[in-house]
Amino acid sequence: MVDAPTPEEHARQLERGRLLFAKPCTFVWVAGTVAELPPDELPEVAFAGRSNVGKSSLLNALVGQKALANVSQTPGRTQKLNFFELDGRLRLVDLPGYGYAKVAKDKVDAWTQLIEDYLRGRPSLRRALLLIDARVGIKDSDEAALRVLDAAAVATRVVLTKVDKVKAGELAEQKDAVARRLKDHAAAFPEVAVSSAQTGAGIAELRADIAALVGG
Ligand SMILES: Nc1nc2c(ncn2[C@@H]2O[C@H](COP(=O)(O)OP(=O)(O)O)[C@@H](O)[C@H]2O)c(=O)[nH]1
Ligand SMILES: [Mg+2]
Repeated sequence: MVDAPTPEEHARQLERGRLLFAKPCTFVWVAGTVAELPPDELPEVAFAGRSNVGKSSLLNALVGQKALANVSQTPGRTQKLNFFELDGRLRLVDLPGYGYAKVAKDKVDAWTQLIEDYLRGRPSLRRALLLIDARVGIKDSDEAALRVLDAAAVATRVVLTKVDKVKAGELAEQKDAVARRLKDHAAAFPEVAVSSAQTGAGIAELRADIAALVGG
C-alpha cells in the first residue's frame, strides 16, 4: 500500500495505526443536507460505496466498536452523512450508499447531489475509501462514483470488502480486474486494498494507511 517500506518501517506504520484506532471514537454529527454539514475543521476520511457493501461494518471494525455506525439489515436506509471523531484528531464520515435500485429515482439523485457537493467542497477531506464487494466486483455506479472523485480530486483508496466470502484465487482475479479499471481514474491509488469486518483481514493495513494522514 505504501511504496515498499522496510520491514521495520512497515511495523512502525502498523503500530501507529493500531495506536490511533485504539483511541476513543464517537459519533459527533449527522447531515442530511449541505447546509447541515459540520464546520470543516479536522482531517476527514470518507467511506463511499454501494448500498450494503459494508461501509458501516468497516468503520466499526477499524475503530473496534461493534455498533458505532449502524449496520443495516435494510439496504438503502442510511441516507445521511454520519460523522465520527477519532481521538479529536480525525473524522470518519459514513456516506450514504448509492446504487440501490429500490429507492425512488428522485431520492437517488438527491443523495448523489449531496455526496457530490460534500466531496467537491470539502478542503479537509483527505481521503475517500471506495468500497467494492469482493463477490460483486466493480459496477457502473462505482465507475460513476470514481468519476466524481476524480473531478473533485479526492485521493481514493479502493477496498474490496467481505473478502471472507471469496476464495483466494477469486480474490486475486477480482483485485486484478478492479486494478485494471482504476488506470482510468486519476484520483484512485493503483493498489487495491482488501478488508473483512468478519475476520479482521486487511484492517491493520487500513488503520496504518489512515494514520499516515494525521500527524503525531
Ligand atoms: N461476511 C461479511 N459480511 C459483511 C462484511 N461487512 C459487512 N457485512 C454484512 O453486509 C451487510 C451490510 O453491511 P453494512 O455495513 O450495513 O453496509 P453499508 O450499507 O455499506 O453500510 C450486513 O449484513 C453486514 O453484516 C464482511 O466483511 N464480511
Ligand atoms: Mg451503512
